[in-house]
Amino acid sequence: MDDSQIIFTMPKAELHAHLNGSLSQATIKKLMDLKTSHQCEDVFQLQTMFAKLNEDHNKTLDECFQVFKVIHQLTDSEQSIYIATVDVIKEFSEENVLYLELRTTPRAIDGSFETYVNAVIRAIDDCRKENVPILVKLLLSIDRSKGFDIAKQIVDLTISLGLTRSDVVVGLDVSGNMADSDITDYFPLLYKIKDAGLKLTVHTAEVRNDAEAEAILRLKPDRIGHGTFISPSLTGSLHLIHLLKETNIPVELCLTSNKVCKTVPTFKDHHWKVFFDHGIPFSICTDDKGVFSTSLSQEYLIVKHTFNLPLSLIWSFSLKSLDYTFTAETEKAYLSKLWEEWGQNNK
Ligand code: 6MZ
Repeated sequence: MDDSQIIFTMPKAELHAHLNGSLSQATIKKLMDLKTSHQCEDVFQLQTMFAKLNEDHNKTLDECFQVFKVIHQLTDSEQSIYIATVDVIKEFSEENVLYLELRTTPRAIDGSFETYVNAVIRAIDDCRKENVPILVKLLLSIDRSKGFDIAKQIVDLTISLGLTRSDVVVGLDVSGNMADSDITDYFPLLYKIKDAGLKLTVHTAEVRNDAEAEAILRLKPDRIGHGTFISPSLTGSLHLIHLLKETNIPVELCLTSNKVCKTVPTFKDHHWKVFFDHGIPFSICTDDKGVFSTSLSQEYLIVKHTFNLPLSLIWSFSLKSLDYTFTAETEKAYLSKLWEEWGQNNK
């Protein structure tokens, strides 16, 4: 077996996957057909938009946020959200992702955020009933460009589901376009999440804003996403990396996403290397496997080939990422056994 086949079979944990960014072409086609069957008027316009998107793979971060707006038009009903979630779970499972922390930003369906989230949870429950071999947890996301009032409703919903569906809903993610907002406006809400005993991950320093990155690190979320401009290789300063090291917050690293969005120039320049050398805990993730045409296996392969690493180290990264999951210790222990079993036979 070559590296790509071995990494494909290796058990993996995905900790940073946005539902709507993870839709494959097959799912997009299915959802487009659903619109056609419902005789939606906007379907031709959507087809043209998707054809255009597929022509251009090199998007800036701002352009990606435009792509999400288009995709959101396809997942605008209970049925489409359910289909999207089932497909994403099954596709991750097919590449031997045994643990998936999916995140999604609830949008009002018939005026209700709950309807959206219930469709996602129903899909997760049904995959479990069908014995799809993957443990799935859910983070609700707040889109920081959408303002405090919407974020508050999502935080309240997260807290309530964290009580009634603690087997699925484990915490909150803060994402969306950094350019449009001041993160500290949301801090009272983020403290509420922490006080409720739920987990918190925050997109941090995906674009450069040192003051904001410092404020987030001092808030001490359970994980951060990207952390790109914490790297001294990009900022020329050691201040933030020292703070990250001190706080020991694990970082979700998404190599293809950062390269496509041009926040890092090449894979070789990716801050994975700097973080690894500084002993920062990290997990390799996809971010938006659909939008960036990648997979978790592909992301591990990129790390292996770019930095010329042995397979045993790649496997240890995958195993270590279990420590940073937001699931219960008993489930982590169960998953570790599966990883160890594979490791004994393969690495
Ligand atoms: C920041 C991102 C993102 O929530 O509708 N999202 N936020 N940086 C990124 N890097 C590329 N990728 C995705 O999935 C899509 C939403 O996730 C966030 C954005 O808010 C986007 O609208 P959901 O399932």
